[in-house]
Amino acid sequence: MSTIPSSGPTAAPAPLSVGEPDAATLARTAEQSAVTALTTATPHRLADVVPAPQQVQPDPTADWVLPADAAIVAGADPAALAVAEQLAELLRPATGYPLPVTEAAAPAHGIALVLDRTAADLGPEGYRLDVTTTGVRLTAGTATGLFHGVQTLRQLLPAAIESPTPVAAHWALPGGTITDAPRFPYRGAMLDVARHFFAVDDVLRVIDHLARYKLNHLHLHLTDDQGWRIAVDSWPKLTTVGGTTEVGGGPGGHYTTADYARIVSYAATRHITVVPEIDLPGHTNAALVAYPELAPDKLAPPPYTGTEVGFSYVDPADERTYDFVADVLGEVAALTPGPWLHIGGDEAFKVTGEVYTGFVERVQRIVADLGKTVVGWHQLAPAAHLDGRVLQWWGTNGEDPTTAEAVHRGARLIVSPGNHAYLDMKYAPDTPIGHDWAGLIDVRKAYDWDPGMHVTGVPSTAVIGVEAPLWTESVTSLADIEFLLLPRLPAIAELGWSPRATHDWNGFRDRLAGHGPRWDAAGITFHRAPEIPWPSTPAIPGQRRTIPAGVNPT
Ligand code: TNX
Repeated sequence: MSTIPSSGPTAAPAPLSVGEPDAATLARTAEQSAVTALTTATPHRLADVVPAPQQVQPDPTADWVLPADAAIVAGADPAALAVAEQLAELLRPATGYPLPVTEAAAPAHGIALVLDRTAADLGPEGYRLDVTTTGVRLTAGTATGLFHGVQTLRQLLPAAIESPTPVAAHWALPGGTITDAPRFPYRGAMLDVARHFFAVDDVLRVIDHLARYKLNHLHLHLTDDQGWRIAVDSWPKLTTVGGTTEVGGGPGGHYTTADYARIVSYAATRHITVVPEIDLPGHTNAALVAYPELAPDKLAPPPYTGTEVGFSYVDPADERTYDFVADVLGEVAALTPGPWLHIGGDEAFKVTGEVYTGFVERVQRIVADLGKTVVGWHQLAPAAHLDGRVLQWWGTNGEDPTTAEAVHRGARLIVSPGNHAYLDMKYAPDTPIGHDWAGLIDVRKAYDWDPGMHVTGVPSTAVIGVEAPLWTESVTSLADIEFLLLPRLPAIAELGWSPRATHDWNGFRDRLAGHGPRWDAAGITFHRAPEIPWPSTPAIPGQRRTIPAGVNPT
């Protein structure tokens, strides 16, 4: 080999002997082998979806590759066009393809979204996804069904589809048909924005995480001892005074009505309903700091930035308290398009017996008079029944005769078992944030229970669904939120969506593993739970994991 020695840093690159590739060729080869690595990867299996679909019929002869000139066709219905545009926005960054959205009747070669309002068999949230050698056809009776189908389609593409920048890849989809609909109508997560305040953008990002896994409710815990987070025009000091604190002494914050409207409408475009919670009669220290007239002794307590519970309450014996409740719930109801108003009711340790049930009964009535459906923690159970009321059960032992009895009087249930669904519980003893009062919750613990059978004496027909609450006493950043949410949120989502017959830990674990590279590609923090066989190869060749600030992922 004859080469001319280089003579220092400014020298031209040494010419290579004949037969040896130059730098450009090397780069091209590297790029091609990266592409080849992706192109030779077989498409995902059609069943590799979380939550597991109701019915999957693979057709290995019908795999399809998204071409660069594909269009997304959605007919003329604006609701279908809106979902088609969302799909295009999901696929454009990684593919770099233009993916125009059109109203044409049928695509020559592409993705068709068919909103067939007569397709009643698919239900209000179901969809059918057909992948054939000529393209994709997604059918639903509602825009919500189409939106859920889009989430499935997204998961069937290679993980690199989550990249925010173009990746050279072969965008293959596995052939066959998925027919899908949820087991429960209510599938949710709760974010406590009271213990620590989170900016609107953080909440929007949490909404995106819910949408990926077909959750359809975001419960916002808006008020607590440490802070009041929603503006109420008729009681302005709730936020100007009560909103300025949080656990640990930070600045707190609150949502203006415009902020809240932004959250609600962003959620709506992701087919998610916001459930606002005003926690009463306890968990009200921040309100009492702002308005001492509501306190039983009419004295302002000091602002609270610790993490104890159960010490504060609004005065149930004063009519002014009910004016306050009616004003607050009235304004929140007016800002909230969804049907629910959550009135808390938990841990009011100093309001007991008939005083407690009397208070709850009056507040339940206020909610009903506002045209909303009342939801409350299961401590509401002993109060009189009111049509439609929903209890959110957060116990750790399914033997709960008081709740079962309330169900027999007509209450429906959302199940959030503290020892399975509480996302603020630690994964393991060394988890850097979170609690352990309800036990440790690893991914298997989050997955291995049945919402339909959990509370003794409560028939599955009384269970409207499942919710995973995230309390934030120890949670201070978006990275912390994501670390506790993922990968447990998909486990809870699967319990809410998938037919019980698909329940299988080994299968779930393997399907879930494929989401690690997706979250990495999208820059989402998650806990690399040791019981999940995360793939060692990244979705995007050469991509390195980002280590988030605030948490120490294992
Ligand atoms: C209990 S669960 C609470 C919350 C705490 C949580 C901490 C429930 C209805 N109340 O006030 O934040 O434990 O895990």
